[in-house]
Amino acid sequence: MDKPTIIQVGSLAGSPGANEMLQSHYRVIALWQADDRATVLKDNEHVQVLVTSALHGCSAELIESLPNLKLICSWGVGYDTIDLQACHRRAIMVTNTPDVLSDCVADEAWGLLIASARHIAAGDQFVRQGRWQSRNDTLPLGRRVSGKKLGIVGLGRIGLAIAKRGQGFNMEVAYHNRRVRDDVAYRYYSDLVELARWSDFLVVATVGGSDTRDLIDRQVLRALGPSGIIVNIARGTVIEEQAMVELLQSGELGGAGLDVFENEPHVPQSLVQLPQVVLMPHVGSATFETSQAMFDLVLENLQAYFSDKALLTPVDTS
Ligand code: 8YV
Repeated sequence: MDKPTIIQVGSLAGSPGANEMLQSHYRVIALWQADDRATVLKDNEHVQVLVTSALHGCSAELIESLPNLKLICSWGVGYDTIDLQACHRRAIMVTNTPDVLSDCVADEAWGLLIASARHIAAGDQFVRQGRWQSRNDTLPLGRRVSGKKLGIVGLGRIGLAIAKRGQGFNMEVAYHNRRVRDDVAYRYYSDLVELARWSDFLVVATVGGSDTRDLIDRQVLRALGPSGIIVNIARGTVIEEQAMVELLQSGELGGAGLDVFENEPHVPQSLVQLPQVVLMPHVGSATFETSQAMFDLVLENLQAYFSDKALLTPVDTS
């Protein structure tokens, strides 16, 4: 039997063996390798399924060029790079990879939090550069983590996993969310500025996209204050990046642990120069175990579609 055809927007090399595995099950049109994308798309107008990732996304233009498209399977939980309105208009189904990555993303958030508070990256440099041996040089004092106040912006699956870890550090946890949750005992703040004022650490775990753009603005960051630390494992667009840089520079904001940036992979030089920030290249889910689990979900959703079964992890596009 002929293999079903799928269009793949970008490489899934972040998950070892994924590209090869897709090719073994499907006839893959690798769009990112096409010299003449327009011709490739024209020749494959009949294709019903497209595979992408949180990074590569899927634009309205690409959706429009595939008149028979029925399903977009994305590797990643965030779908801010997929034009959901265009999907809704054409009743195109979308799947993502929730749950399987929550623990690893929460682990990374905690890594960034502790690294920022305790100067782990700076301390590593301090030792490597032989500065420990110099009697005139010391690493600046850090900030205590255990027992402090943890504010979480976005108490979804990842936010909950971050909160749970906070309890292990004897922290008081509070959150801001689109709506109050009735299944948790954490304190709810409807006002982000108030949450930031209360928090020692503010961790951003909300969805990206236009609804949350600049949600963490200058006022929120100022309320977090000179001893406060912001951690972002969500999307760079959620924080007003320029305001964050300025407040870090002036000392009005204490520190930052950042996995995501407004204009990736560009990281402002002004941020790179700051010693009180820890930077990571958008790798929250990037472990062997989780990238594999994410890819397994992509494959299972594809298999479900091609055998007329219900999709495992559909995204609500309404
Ligand atoms: C990254 C993500 O794609 O799932 C998402 O939405 O942003 C992450 O999984 C991943 O960390 C890249 O390795």
